[in-house]
Formats: sequence, structure tokens, C-alpha cells
Amino acid sequence: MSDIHYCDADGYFDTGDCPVCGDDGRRVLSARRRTQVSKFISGALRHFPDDAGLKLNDAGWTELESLLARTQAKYDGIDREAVIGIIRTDPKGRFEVDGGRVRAAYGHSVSVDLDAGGTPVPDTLYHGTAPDALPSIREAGLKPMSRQYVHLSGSVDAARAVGNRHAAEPVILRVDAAAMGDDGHTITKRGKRVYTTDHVPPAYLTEND
Ligand code: HQG
Repeated sequence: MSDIHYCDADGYFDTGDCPVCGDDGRRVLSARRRTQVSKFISGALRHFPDDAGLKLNDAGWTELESLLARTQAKYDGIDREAVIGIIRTDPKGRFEVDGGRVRAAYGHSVSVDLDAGGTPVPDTLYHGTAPDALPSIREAGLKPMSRQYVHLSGSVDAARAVGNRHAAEPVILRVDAAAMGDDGHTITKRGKRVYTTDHVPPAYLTEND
């Protein structure tokens, strides 16, 4: 992740100069602090709201003011602008804001009821994983494991980046999303580049080479 900047005319940006007017803006957060605080916010909204002092409703929403207060209580020198900047500029669209509320777009281990998304889903999706997991995946398919859903990617490169979190040489699986849809499985786009589903049975998986 890179530093977050703010342009008085056009708002937050995180690559080069302001994409609208070319101003170099003013830095509101360093890359290092951004990664650290973003991980806390993701964790609080996906995995440990209670420990973070947040209450999520059934659809995963919490008050933005509460998240701001809890984040500022934990991290010195993080102001409102920094937290809003993290939420608005997230490269994967990890966070959704609706009026005064915020939630994680995907990745939950706590149980939340996210509304059905209407975005079209590509015919082929991908999943990057560790080679060690393959025997079990061949047997049982892709399971959500500790999360609420299985997470899929729209491209081989994106799947490789996900798989790299688990192994230096990840395996990329190809998912026949069109056939899953035909057979009544629901796949939903979440954030900017993640697709989620309950389970991918082995019949829809091939090892990409
Ligand atoms: C594996 C990040 C054995 C699965 C990423 C994966 C993603 C099995 C691991 C999002 C299995 C779970 C989620 C089976 C699945 N037997 N292993 N039957 N079925 N697995 O981290 O998909 O950056 O919970 O292959 O980019 O890696 O946080 O899921 O390796 O979008 O926004 O069990 O998290 O997004 O690992 O990652 P994870 P994931 P953020």
C-alpha cells in the first residue's frame, strides 16, 4: 500500500498526484501506518467486533463514529481524516459506507447477512491456494474454512496474489462459474474484485496450468 494524500478540491488519492487536477495534495497517512490501521479495521469489521468494542447489526453495519472512536483510542495520531481516507481509498474495496454506517464488503468470519449483489459474474473464476491443501480440496471442494464464504478471484494474477498469502508457489484452480450458476449456486461480487459463494464442489474445479 502507498501513502494516502488529500487534495482540497478533489478529495483522497493514493497514487501519484491528484487524478482530477494534478495537485500533489497533502499527505494524510504514511503507507506503513495505513497498512497497520487498515488491518485493524478489517479485523474489527470481519472477525473481532466485540474485542474492538463495536456492535455490528445483522448485515454487518456499524456506526462510522464508533469505528472512528475505537480506532483513535487504539492508535495515537490517527485522526478522522486518516480513517476516512483508509476506508475510501481501499484498493480492493474492502469497506462499504452507507450514510453514517460502515461495514466490511467481504471476508467475514462473524456471521452476517449481506444483501444479494446484482453484479454480473464472469464465466470463469480462479482461486489461489497452497499446494498442501490440494488433496483435501480435490476431495471436498473449496470450503469457507474459518470464513463465512469461499472467496474467488476474477483473474489468474489476482488468484496468485491471494495464494501467495498461503504459499510461495501457490496452485491456481479454475472455477467453472457459469456451470455453477446454471446449477443454482449463487456467486456474488463483493468489493472491487472478490467473488463469494457457499462452497465450490470438486466437479467445478480444474487445476490451471
Ligand atoms: C483453503 C483476502 C483444505 C483455501 C484474500 C484457502 C481473499 C481448503 C484457505 C480473502 C479447502 C482459507 C480470502 C479444503 C478451501 N481443504 N483447504 N477443502 N477449501 N481451503 O484466508 O480465499 O486482503 O480464509 O484454498 O485476498 O485465501 O483480506 O481464504 O487457502 O480475497 O481483503 O483454505 O482474504 O482478502 O484461507 O482469502 P482464507 P482466501 P483481504
